[in-house]
Amino acid sequence: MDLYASPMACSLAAHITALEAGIPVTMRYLDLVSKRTDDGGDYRAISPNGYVPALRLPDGTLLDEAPAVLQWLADQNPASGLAPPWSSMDRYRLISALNFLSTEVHKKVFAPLVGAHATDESRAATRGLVEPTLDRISARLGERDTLVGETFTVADAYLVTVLHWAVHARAQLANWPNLAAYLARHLQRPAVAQAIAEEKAEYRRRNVPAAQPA
Ligand SMILES: N[C@@H](CCC(=O)N[C@@H](CS)C(=O)NCC(=O)O)C(=O)O
Repeated sequence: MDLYASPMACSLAAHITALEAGIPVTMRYLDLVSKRTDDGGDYRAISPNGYVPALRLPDGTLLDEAPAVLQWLADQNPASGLAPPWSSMDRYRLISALNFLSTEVHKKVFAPLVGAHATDESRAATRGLVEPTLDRISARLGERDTLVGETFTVADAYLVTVLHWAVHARAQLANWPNLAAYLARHLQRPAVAQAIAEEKAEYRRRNVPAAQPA
């Protein structure tokens, strides 16, 4: 299975999830601006939306949109607990958390701030949204160890990714002690540590400019 990704972008959450679930995926990194894959191919011919993550499933289907990719991976290994069972209330809490992170946090705040197409203008327009957004995430998490239920789920894989961007955008996470403690705790998970180590190495190897992790 191929996972189309960019180092330290939102596809990191899918990378973490695949490792957590024990699902072998081949990481296919690409340049988010030129849309070129490493073999020089046109990524838009693979995934017309042109963004990551996208997963090439064993039957050839191409699945994109982070909430769908994350839940598909989680559902391949239900025993992993990465997504609560369908029709449980926690499943709907998970979908709520994923949509919140994807729309209200990722696309609205961090894409214009640290994304591949960020500009001075977009950064200036969104910098002021970081603190109120971290306030909202902090309130949503409370003093719990995980965003949904009692164990690590794909929502946590996504939130770890988002908090990395926040640190990259120079937010002082110490001002949100529950978020700082949450990130430090989850960085100890072997799958999280492995995915981040691999992607940081890939990020450095490609010499991606500092303002392009998302
Ligand atoms: N709606 C998509 C958005 C994904 C997205 O914005 N991915 C970023 C990386 S974090 C990207 O590929 N940006 C490049 C682009 O949009 O051209 C999802 O939730 O998966």
